[in-house]
Amino acid sequence: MTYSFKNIIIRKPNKSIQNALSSQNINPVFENILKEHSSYVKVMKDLNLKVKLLEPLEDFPDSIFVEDPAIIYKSNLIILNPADPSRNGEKKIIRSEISDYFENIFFIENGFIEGGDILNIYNHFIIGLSNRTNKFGAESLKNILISLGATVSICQTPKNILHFKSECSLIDQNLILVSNKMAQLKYLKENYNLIELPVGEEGAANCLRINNKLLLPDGFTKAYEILSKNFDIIKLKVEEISKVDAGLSCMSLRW
Ligand code: CIR
Repeated sequence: MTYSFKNIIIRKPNKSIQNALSSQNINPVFENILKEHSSYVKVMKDLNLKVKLLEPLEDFPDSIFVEDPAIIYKSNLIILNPADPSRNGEKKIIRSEISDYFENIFFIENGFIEGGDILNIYNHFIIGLSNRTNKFGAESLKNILISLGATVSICQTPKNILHFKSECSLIDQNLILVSNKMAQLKYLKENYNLIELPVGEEGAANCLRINNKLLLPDGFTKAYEILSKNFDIIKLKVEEISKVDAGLSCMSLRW
């Protein structure tokens, strides 16, 4: 199942995260990031996931967001091609760190694509075009995934959303949690059951279903009210992490 996981790759925070990319131009405080990050790691351990902790990379301010330079599908590792010049070098390093866990490794030959724009639903992938993922990158990944037996749809991420998954997450079989903007996407409406969060609760749409638990960003009372009826929820603080446009999914690679 897409959200049944045994292993997780997480990178320890780097001090240079205070210079990470931020659409709001906010510099996060390293100590606060550390606290949020260590709760994240603890939850993953408590869920019995085998945690592989990578060393911090000071030369790459956004490198704790390991979801962006790679994706995992079955026993395959696909090294992506991050669009922002400050992040592109992450792909080479993560490749050397994690290749051994996988049977096959693939590379994006053309264009740019980041993992935050890739939503995996069983053997299907939705790739969102965004400021970080262009048509060439999406097509390049599509070809690889099709050769591995998957199906792929390419969609447009709504404006002013960093990544496709910044505001949507698969939370159950065929069920996607979406922000109000993502709920307007025809492709999602026509193919999936959607739970739409109220305006103002967009930050909760990047959550993480892991086995029988739903990890939800803390502080979104309406989202909690809607979801707690049907899900066993673990709340995690993302206040500091969200200052650099990040959430729960981007801090790990899971399989
Ligand atoms: C960036 O702009 O690349 C980082 N500050 C945030 C990356 C978030 N990644 C994700 O949602 N997959």
